[in-house]
Amino acid sequence: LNQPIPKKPITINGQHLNGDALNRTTASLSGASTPASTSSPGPVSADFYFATHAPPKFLAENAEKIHTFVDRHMHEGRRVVLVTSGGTTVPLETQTVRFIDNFSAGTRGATSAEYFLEEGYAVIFMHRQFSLQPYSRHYSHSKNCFLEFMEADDKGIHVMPAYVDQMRSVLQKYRETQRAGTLLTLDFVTVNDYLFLLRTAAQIISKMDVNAMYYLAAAVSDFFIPADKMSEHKIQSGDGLLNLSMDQVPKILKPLVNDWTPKAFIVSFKLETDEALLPSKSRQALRRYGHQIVIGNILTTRKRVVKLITNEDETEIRLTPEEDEVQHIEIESRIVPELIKRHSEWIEACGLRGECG
Ligand code: PAZ
Repeated sequence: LNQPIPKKPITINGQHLNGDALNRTTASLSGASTPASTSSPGPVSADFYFATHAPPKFLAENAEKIHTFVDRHMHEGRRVVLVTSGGTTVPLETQTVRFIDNFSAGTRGATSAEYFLEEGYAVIFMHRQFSLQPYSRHYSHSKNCFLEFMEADDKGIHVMPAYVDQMRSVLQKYRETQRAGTLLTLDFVTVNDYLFLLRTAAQIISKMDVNAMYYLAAAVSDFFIPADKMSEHKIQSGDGLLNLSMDQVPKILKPLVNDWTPKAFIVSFKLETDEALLPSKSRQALRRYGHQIVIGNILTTRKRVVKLITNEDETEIRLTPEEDEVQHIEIESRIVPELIKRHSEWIEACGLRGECG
């Protein structure tokens, strides 16, 4: 890895990229060369991945938190949902200067977590570090920064009158969640953090025999650079271009469903940009992994249309233009109650079959 590297054109997945295209991709690269990776033809197995990659430092600490949280809420009779949210990164160097990222700000996950909390669920919110979070999402990030809602006068700093009612309502829910201790937030950055954390959480929750729901809304990288093929140090730039070759991330829904947490109610999301592909890709995921629900969504319409797909049926949830643009209804306020209804039916049915946790 530390050998001088021959200069090569910058290509990602076989696509030649000029400077402009590079800026448009989420790869944070400069003209540089990186060690060529000999890609395997398909994804490696999850077992192989976990055997050949180091767990993140915070894993044991998070495992303890998950155990304590689930144990408490199970004894208090609450249902548990694990929500994943935001995008994972793919580092290009071990001492990471550059990484590949994706668009997800974590809106779906953070918004849904709030609705689950309102419905009495205990929520493990597994999110990308610094992405949107339940409650604070209303006042964070570039749009609606909290300072926009404040004013100062001789007496101090106040919330502007126009925003008091909305902020009071958010604040009350936030305080109530804190008081009840029903929200556990755990963060990840890289796809490696995500994979280890999800596996650990699932194995712990599964052992505790709770009929948990998994709501997998995170945008997880499909490609990565394996640890043994990654440059230790910052990739040096030169006159030449960067040729980047990546392996496929293991498909972890299969072991999640079959091995780590076989009794769970699992909802995965499928994002596409081409409408023609969404139904077949969603159905393919259901068939391949054998879980309960796939929610299909298209990048440009994801905030107003989703499709809940099961082996038995297909249900579209769609906001009207009035609901979306005038009433500002959040589609998650329709998705979450529908899933809770199905979670209840599933628990009832598995109770009848004697298969519940
Ligand atoms: O974070 P966000 O609200 O902007 O986007 C949500 C989403 C599109 C990432 C989510 O709804 C989703 O589809 N997640 C799965 C993505 C995938 O197919 O990997």
